Amino acid sequence: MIAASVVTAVLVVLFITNLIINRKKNPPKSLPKDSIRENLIELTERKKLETPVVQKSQDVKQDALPLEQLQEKLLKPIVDEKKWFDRLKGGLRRTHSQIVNGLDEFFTAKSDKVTRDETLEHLFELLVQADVGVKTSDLLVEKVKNRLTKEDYSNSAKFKNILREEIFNILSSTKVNSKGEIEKPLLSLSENKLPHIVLMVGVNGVGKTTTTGKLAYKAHLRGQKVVIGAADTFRAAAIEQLSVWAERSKAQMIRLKEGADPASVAFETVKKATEANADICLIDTAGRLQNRQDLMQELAKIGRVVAKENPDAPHEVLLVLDATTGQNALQQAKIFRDVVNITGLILTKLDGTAKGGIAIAIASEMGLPIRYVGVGESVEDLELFEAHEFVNALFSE
Ligand SMILES: Nc1nc2c(ncn2[C@@H]2O[C@H](COP(=O)(O)OP(=O)(O)OP(=O)(O)O)[C@@H](O)[C@H]2O)c(=O)[nH]1
Ligand SMILES: [Mg+2]
Repeated sequence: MIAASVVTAVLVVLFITNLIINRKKNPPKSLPKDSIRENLIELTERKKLETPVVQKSQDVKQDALPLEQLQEKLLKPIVDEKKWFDRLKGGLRRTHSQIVNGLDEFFTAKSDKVTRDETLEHLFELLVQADVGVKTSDLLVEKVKNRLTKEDYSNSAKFKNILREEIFNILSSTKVNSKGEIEKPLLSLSENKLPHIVLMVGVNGVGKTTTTGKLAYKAHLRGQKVVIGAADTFRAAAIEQLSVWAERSKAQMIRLKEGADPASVAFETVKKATEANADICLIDTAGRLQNRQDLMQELAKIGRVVAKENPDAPHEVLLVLDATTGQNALQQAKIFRDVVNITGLILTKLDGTAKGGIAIAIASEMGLPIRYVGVGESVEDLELFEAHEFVNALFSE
């Protein structure tokens, strides 16, 4: 009996030792978690915006990420209990801290000797630091000043409330169309103008492809039929990245080989979307080419070619801007506006930046509506921009 037990124990030890040796010789095929993480960090680092408008071509060609890593990155579970407002509030935390907590601290420390002008000067500094920009900060300070009595300067709640109302006025002013209606693009589509053709533009790394994917997926959830065009033919990785989203959104994706003419892709996409009776046609474009001029010429050409297939198109040109680039985003908007007829903006990466004030600067200085805001990488982190929601989230404790 004892001998049998000893033999069994020896056999078990031998079996385990053999397993360990074999595993060392043939490590598992999938990457350990740490490597995936490092790869994703590296991908994000590589994509960081390094110059205001375009990157030099020689250092931007990237190898496609293995599909399983793309899947891991993009296809996070979409079911999340956390409500959008909480997400937006979380995303705006640092901007809140900059403006609202900054004011609270000032009012707490303030002595009776602090003058009205000093209080307004402090507000101006906080706004500029949150990337509201000098021009719009000046405008806001002036508006607040006009609405406050001398006594109000010791009432921090009233002060903040008026600031909040003035920020709301700026943000909401661009959302009303010529008929006085609040626009809901991509949600209420005009039947006689289908497919609704949307061109996604912006510099490299701002989130065009991710946002195209998120919009496609959201449209799919609403029951809309989507066709996607992979007009960033500059990198194979870009096409692969988009195909993951297309698959998920049950959307047909039009792709040509790497290096193909992006305008041809756009043309084919509009043609296919029309033939297929699609509701929405989303065209993702490249963010970087050899130089800014090439990029702008290409976008202009895409616009012309798309209009050949459908004279009303593109119905929407959405400029994607990365909030973390602050005032730089405003410069980008000005450059793109000169080349294509921008109809709306998408402000991504509001999470993790104290520069969320750029939303106010853009609305004020560009007069363009912010259509969507992004506060993270997964699909539930992108939502329609609503001015009241934004100020509530910004000022909420
Ligand atoms: N934190 C955060 N990350 C985001 C957001 N939107 C996009 N990203 C990330 O930003 C990175 C760049 O996004 P892409 O969609 O590839 O950007 P792109 O504009 O298509 O870049 P190019 O194709 O190089 O021009 C990715 O890692 C995205 O996951 C957001 O709202 N918040
Ligand atoms: Mg892209």
